[in-house]
Amino acid sequence: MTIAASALTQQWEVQGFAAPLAVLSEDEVRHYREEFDRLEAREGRDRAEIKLIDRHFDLEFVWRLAHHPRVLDAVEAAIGPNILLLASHFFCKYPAVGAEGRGERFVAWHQDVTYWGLEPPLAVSGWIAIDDSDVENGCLRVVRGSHRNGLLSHGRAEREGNLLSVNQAIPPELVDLGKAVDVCLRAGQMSLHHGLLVHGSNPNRSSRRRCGLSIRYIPPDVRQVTPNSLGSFWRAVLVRGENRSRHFPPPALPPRA
Ligand SMILES: O=C(O)CCC(=O)C(=O)O
Repeated sequence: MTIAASALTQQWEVQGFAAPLAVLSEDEVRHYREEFDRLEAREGRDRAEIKLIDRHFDLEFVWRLAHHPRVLDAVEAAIGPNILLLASHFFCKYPAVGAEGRGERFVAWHQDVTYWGLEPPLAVSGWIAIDDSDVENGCLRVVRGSHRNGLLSHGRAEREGNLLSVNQAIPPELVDLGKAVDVCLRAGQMSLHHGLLVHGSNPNRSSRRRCGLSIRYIPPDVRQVTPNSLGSFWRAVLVRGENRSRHFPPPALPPRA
């Protein structure tokens, strides 16, 4: 990790995010990017953009990323030693313009836990850069310290192209743009963000792909009290420490070597 665990914990508590965290070696970056390239070629760009959800259940490379010791060390510094893997989700933004341009796709300002049905509404996301992610290609943007303002009301985005599941968006008057920060990451680095942190991202105005894998974790005392925005219940997996609360039945997992 580029940040010591104690500094990470402090940054997490005060700012609601921590970055950049070096989690993958150069060899791993190459390997995981090749794996994603193959997945994208198999499933097509329409799915690769935003529909690759919870593929840790069937794809070994996603499973490995979600269990990567450096990823879990960072998550532990944020939420403690007992960690459940809640979900995983690729966010792959393609260039907005050009021969294969897909238009101005963006992620509206939102808080993750709003539609997740969790009680307490606590989660952490590790966003691992599969490609370099910068201002030009629409890196993640966060509003510093906004996780301390509780749950904000969400409306619907008026602009076309919001990649979020139910087109949710926090109204502009509730977003303190003066505290917005671009989270630029090199491939293989990760950022962590709190489930209550206001965040989003701009369209990809470069000629480069911007792919990241967002992996969601919770501590075991969090339970799910209502279905999430996709109308389903999470299948949480213990990835470190112990789960004394047992709020989530252990999901069936494919056999692994
Ligand atoms: O990748 C993005 O642009 C947005 C990601 C996001 O909203 C998340 O990981 O919670």
